[in-house]
Amino acid sequence: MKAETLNQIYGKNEIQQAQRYQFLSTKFQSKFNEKPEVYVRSPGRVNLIGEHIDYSGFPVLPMALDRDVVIALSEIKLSSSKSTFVVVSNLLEKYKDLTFLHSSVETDSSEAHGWHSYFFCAYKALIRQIKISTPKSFNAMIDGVVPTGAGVSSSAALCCASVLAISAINDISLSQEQLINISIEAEHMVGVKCGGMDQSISVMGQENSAVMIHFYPKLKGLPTPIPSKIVLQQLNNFDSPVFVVANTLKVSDKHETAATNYNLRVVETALAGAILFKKLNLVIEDGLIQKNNLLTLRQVMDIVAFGEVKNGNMKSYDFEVDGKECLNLMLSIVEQHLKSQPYTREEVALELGISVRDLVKKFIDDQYLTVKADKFELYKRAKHVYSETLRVLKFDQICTGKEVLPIPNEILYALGNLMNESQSSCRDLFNCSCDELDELVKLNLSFGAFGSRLTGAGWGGCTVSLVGESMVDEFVKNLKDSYFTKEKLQAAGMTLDELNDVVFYCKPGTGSRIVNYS
Ligand code: NG1
Ligand code: MG
Repeated sequence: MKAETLNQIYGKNEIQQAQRYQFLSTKFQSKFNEKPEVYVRSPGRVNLIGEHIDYSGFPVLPMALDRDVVIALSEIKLSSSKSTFVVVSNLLEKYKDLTFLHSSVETDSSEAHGWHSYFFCAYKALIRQIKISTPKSFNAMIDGVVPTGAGVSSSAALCCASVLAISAINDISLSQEQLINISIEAEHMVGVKCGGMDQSISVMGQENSAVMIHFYPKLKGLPTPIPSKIVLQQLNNFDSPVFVVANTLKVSDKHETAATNYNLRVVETALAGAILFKKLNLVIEDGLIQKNNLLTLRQVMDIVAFGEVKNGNMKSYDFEVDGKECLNLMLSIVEQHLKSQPYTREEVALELGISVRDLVKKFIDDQYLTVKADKFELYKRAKHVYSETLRVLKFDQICTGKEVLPIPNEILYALGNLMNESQSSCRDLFNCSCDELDELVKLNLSFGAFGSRLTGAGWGGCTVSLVGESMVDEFVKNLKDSYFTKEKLQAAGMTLDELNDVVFYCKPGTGSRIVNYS
């Protein structure tokens, strides 16, 4: 990756960012007695639509934020007899320094969480995938301005920035795909069996555009420009869209709840795929299964679609062209073949024709994944996944003008509706909303948002709302006056000064970069 200037990365915000980099450089020098040699950065994200479908292999539609994690680094020159070591410091004093020996990383099996483990696991994942022949000792200092615990993926921003930092100081050049995959493995090591949305958008973010991220059969990011004022006016839409993030202030600790929330959903969607595969008597086409032998709901759909083409029921199968038709077909298959009540372990094992022991071994006990559940909601989860993917495709097609609406001046209503449907599906089928999210979504809509939904994993964190530019200031003011009272902020350990981290407009920003700044 070639280094880019502040202007190339931050555009109009160059001057403000230069002050921030200068501050980091000064702090770095006073702590480590030398200037940083390398800077890297990686942003947080907001997902516009497509929740909890990345790990089923379906595309999602996030945008990178202009808020990022910056890491400054410099090599520590040692006499060759000394062991290689790393010191990582954070501008925020509440985060204590992390120091470790290169040799300790390979043998480490600790399970600590918090920002330390993100950097440490980034190191661990990197050296697991890429051999560093002569690892360097280095000092690093982190400046993160992505709100934490808020559903805008400060964790992926930190993981991606850390992997990029460690590789850059060791003169290793990573491709975008390597950077993404190593960062995903780092998050898995921290204990969440996430899909790849957050790391992919953090790396592939684009200025002025959301990015449709496809994971299967190959990772790729295609820009989905948010319709501009000019395009909209040509179609008689007299307002343009702004996306506003608002934090419920309910922190969802994914690690603490992984076994009953996030990781359980990963298992439920995999089980739904396995049962559909079995019930439909499908056979695996050559080369379809890539890494492991678990089928995703996407792979099941592809096998069904190829079969339909072979049997002459469908003319062709190309996800981007025939995706909608196939997703509708899968929705009817779900209705027909999965029962709407939850399945017990015994019932799942019976459906799959395996023992409960093998079920646990194959689907539940994973190196990085623990799940606590005796009941599995397969119908609801599968229905969410296929219908949410349909919404992603529609949203993208409206934005890119591939779908022409019957009433062309209702683009913002149409996009907003898709977001509202996504929220209902997350709440009722995927059960990943919560009271605070439901309340805030309601408020957002009452203040005039065209659509509003949770963003990210849910169970707390943020909402994203589509608001008309003409009324966005009033919208934000209303929210600040109603939801974000002084008392509520205080209870969350925040002050009024932090309000702009709690409600803000999103500007799409650039992805991970090595920064040319000295
Ligand atoms: P959060 O918890 O918002 O970072 C998670 C996953 C994503 C995706 C979304 C739900 C991580 C790092 N990311 O996001 O892969 O599955 O939930 O769409 O865990
Ligand atoms: Mg996260």
